[in-house]
Amino acid sequence: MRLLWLLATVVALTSAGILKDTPKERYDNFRVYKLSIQNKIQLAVIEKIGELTNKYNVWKEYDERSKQVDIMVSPGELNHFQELLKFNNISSELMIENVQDRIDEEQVTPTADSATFGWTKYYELEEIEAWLDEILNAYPSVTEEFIVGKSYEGRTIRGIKISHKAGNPGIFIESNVHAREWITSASATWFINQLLTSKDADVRSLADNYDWHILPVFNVDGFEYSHKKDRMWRKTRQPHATSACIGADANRNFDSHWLENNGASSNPCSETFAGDAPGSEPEAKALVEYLTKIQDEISVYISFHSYGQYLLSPYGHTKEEFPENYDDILTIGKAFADAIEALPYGTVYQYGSTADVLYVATGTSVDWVFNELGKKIGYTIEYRDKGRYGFILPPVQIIPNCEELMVGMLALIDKTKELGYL
Ligand code: 0X9
Ligand code: ZN
Repeated sequence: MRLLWLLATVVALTSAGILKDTPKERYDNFRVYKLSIQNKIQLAVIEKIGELTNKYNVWKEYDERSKQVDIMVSPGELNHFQELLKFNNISSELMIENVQDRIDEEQVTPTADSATFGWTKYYELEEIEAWLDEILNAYPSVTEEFIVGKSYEGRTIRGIKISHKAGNPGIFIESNVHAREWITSASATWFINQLLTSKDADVRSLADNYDWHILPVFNVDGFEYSHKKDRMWRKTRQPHATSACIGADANRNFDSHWLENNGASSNPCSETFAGDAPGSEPEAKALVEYLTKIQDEISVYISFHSYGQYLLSPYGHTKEEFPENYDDILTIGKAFADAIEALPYGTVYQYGSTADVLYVATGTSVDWVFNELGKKIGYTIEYRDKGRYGFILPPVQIIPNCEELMVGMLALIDKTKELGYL
């Protein structure tokens, strides 16, 4: 009887939309700290608390170059966290005092020109897709939709191919695999628009002489969730059979050194959960199948991420070894970074292999394309900033970030061609 009553209540609540429309996650008084780590004990302590996902959220994992970790702390945990830092002699810098304030500031109030798609605010999936449809309609002779497949929740993963002539070498751009990294899809759509509308001679040549395969939002379910429910969501949205934690890190789910060398986690609650098996996430599986199908059409693969200002290259799985063309990879990386730094913003990008410059990451898409498809040029761009705003990069920085992308990309492609890869 009691069970029946419970069932009836659940059904009633669900149909009334109460369970369905759970409120948005709030981050009032959540803080983000940049920690400086000096030894293994300190690192072990921070890695341990990073697993307590109801109290902490790692924004940026520890890397051996900067020796820093960015971590978000819930208000209820703050006293304990501060004691822990003191006890372990860990120095810290407060980067964000109230994450909710940053989230609120990010929601710019619509202005007169906001009826048209611009790059002064962040758009939701539906708006990005509607804009993509407009673009496909407006430029039918040089654009074409491509479909990667379906997400766990059944959304279509859609991209756009821009081709001005037959026989061009192809460049694939994958963006927003990590849901909360909103600057990545904003940059991808801006870049599409530039390829189609810019009158600048260098941009025209980029558009005319290469085929661009651009996937603005790869992790569609996660991206939608980050807009509607939880701004800090990173992973996919597939539930786990034996854990209450949802989703996996799609950028740890590819079949290249999967789950090796501590480059991912086997804990479903971790932000870098590798999934139950390579390709366990429908999104990663679909991209593998799609890229395998069109592999002969692409020469360069680029994955958009934020944040930290890095241009990362293979390998992700080890820093004991480097690809045989690593000198070329670095030369191209330097061209990218120099071009960006030369802009008036003076933004500095670091470049080098993921495992060397950042940390060991296994099962990433770029490494899969490099190692398994045998493509010689693949990069991950980690956009602005260094942690002042982190994932919540203010909308006024979208266009400056995109300007950096364009000069960086021009230099990157130029150098890649000069070295004979295109
Ligand atoms: O850890 C990641 O997946 C990326 N950093 S992020 O903060 N955006 O999560 C870096 C991955 C880069 N590595 C390779 N593609 N090898
Ligand atoms: Zn990322």
